[in-house]
Parts: sequence; structure tokens; C-alpha cells
Amino acid sequence: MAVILYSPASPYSAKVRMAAQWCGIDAEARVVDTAGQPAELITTNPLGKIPVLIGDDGEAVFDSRAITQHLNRLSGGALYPRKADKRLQAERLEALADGICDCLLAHVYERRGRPAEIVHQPWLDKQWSKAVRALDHLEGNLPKLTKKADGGQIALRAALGYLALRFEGQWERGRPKLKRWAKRFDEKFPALVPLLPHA
Ligand SMILES: N[C@@H](CCC(=O)N[C@@H](CS)C(=O)NCC(=O)O)C(=O)O
Repeated sequence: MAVILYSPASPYSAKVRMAAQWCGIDAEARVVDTAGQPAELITTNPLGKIPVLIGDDGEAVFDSRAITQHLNRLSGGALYPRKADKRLQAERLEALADGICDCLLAHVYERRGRPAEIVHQPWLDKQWSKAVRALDHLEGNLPKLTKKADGGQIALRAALGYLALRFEGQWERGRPKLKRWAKRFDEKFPALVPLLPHA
């Protein structure tokens, strides 16, 4: 059986686990502690980052967008629309959602990884301002929730899950549509909810 190396709080991991579930692809989800850079992680992804998908044949796939494309191929196209314009929309939404996560992670790592006296506030502000701009863009250009989930919608839901986990109370005000969008996603796709980022 395939294996996904992941951590419960990781938004990119949540995205690929949700995507695998959506595609009907069985994979053993195995928690790894990236801080320890265990052999299982660095031998499959020299960057020491999660998620990593290890196939039945032992072949490792990373990063999360390579994994979602791989899952799409394995499932015969369950994750991205076939029509080029719709597919581009889904892939762009996924890039935006992952980009929000990149900024949020940079913010979290700056605070977690540095002694408090050398945390660089302008760097935190810059990362947060990018996330804010992207969230405002989404509030004004809400992605359509289609009957079938796609890689873009799943990535956005995972990113909003990460915001709820690490930035609770800091992003919701002024973005009621985005909040409602997450609720509607959960109602439509309840099987994916347990895979959202959690502590
Ligand atoms: N672009 C990568 C980002 C992966 C990433 O940054 N994962 C974080 C966890 S959410 C990680 O492994 N951090 C540990 C590290 O950078 O050493 C992807 O989409 O998979």
C-alpha cells in the first residue's frame, strides 16, 4: 500500500490526504516529526519536508502539487477538470491557497525558530500582508463550489483549516463569504473534514 508521510497540523499534508481520499486512493498515513529529520523522511525527500507520497513500488513523490497531479493521473482524472480553462482555474486556486500557506508557515517558523529578541517584525508583517491580500482577493472572487471537488477547492479548504488552527480570530472578520464557503465545503464533502489540519 502507498504511504503518505505527514504531520496532522500541516496544511499541504491535509491537502494531499484529502485529495487521495477524494480520488479513492488508499494510502497509509504515517506521522513524521520534521524537526528530527528522520531517515524515512530525508531518504525519500532530501529537502526533509512533508508531505511525501511513497508508492507501492517505493517511488517517492513530493512536493504537494506534484503529489496532487500524480493522484489525478492515478485516478484517471478525478482531481482536476478535463476542460483546459476549468483546469487552469483549479490549478491557479491551488497555487494561491498553497501560496497563502507558504506565507503563514514563514510567519509561524519565524516566531518558532528564532529567539524572541531577534524575531523580525517587518518580515512577519510582510508575510501576513501577502496572506491578507490573497484572502481579500478570494473574498471578492469566491471560487465556485462544484458538485465534484477539485484540487483547487481542496487546497483552499486545507489553507482555511490551517488559518483556523494557527491564526484563529485573526482572519475571519470582514470575510464572511470565505467563512461560509468553508462551511458549505464541509457540508458537501463531509468525508474530507476529519483530514483538515489539526493539533
Ligand atoms: N512546497 C511544499 C511545502 C512543504 C512544507 O513546507 N512542509 C512543511 C510542513 S507544513 C515542512 O515540511 N516543514 C519542515 C521543514 O521545512 O523542515 C509542498 O507543497 O509540499
